Amino acid sequence: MDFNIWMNEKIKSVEQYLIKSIEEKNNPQKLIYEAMNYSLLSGGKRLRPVILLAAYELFDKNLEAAMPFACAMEMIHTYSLIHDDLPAMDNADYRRGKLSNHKKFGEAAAVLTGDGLLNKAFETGIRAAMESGIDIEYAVKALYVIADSSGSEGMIGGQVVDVFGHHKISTIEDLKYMYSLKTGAIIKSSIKAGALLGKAEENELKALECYAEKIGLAFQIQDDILDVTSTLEKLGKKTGSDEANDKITYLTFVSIDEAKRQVEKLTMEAIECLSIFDGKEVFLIELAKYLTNRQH
Ligand code: GRG
Repeated sequence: MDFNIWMNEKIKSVEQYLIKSIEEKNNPQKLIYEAMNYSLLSGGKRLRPVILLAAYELFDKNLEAAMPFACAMEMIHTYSLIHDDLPAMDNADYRRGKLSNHKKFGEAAAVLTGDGLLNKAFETGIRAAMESGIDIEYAVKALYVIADSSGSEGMIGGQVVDVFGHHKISTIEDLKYMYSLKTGAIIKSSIKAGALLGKAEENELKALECYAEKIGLAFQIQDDILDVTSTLEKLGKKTGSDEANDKITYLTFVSIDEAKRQVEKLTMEAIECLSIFDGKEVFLIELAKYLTNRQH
């Protein structure tokens, strides 16, 4: 199957699941459903759910069983974007081509919306662990990896280093550490969770972790490049914000051309990590290339 068809099918089934995830009830707290759906259903590349499904598909074709876990990753990712856009953090007015959540609903609502999506993620995952037919031991292992990677040892930890330890990032290694937590951790856990749900063996998990670490860093460097080279229209958020906010990025340490070379090198290395899969990994290879070449 052609990669674009494969990718569009995955995105479509993720969107269909997300649309059904948050029912808008007519009760006193109805604002929260509207605000959660506003951000959750406002586009986005859906990379984390797609890579979870791609890893799972190496081992099992019953994608329906893995879908709630995949969509839980998107809920966590969306909550992090809502909180990251708040005035106390990045103070961003636009996200995914629309007003950011706090610009639309106000700051208090945006905090609660992010909290609501985080809870929804685990409610969705735990319900699936009970009902989806996936072996409960593997479902719990996957949920553990997801929780760990989005907490203080993962994404939240990385955000803390970024927001509070910014002045201490003096080498490219410091920056890579922050990136491996802030952006890399939930990319890696999406892949690991998909593999665990498919009951991957230890050597298969290791190979996928190796792949995930490389594409996670490549993805973040590409994000730094796009902040300089892209536009609001293409990216759906303001560009040039790293420089405007005096942020240390990969481009603080290397030129754009060198950064592009690094993205290509990491992508090739990521693909090499998958050699044990003997041809079954074709979409993971294409996915790595897609991330490298992405323009938004
Ligand atoms: C607030 C706990 C907390 C964490 C925030 C994700 C994050 C941590 C910050 C976002 C800041 C940022 C721009 C990071 C760079 C990489 C990244 C996560 C980009 C956004 O992800 P995409 O490109 O977005 O997958 P879409 O909208 O396509 O889903």
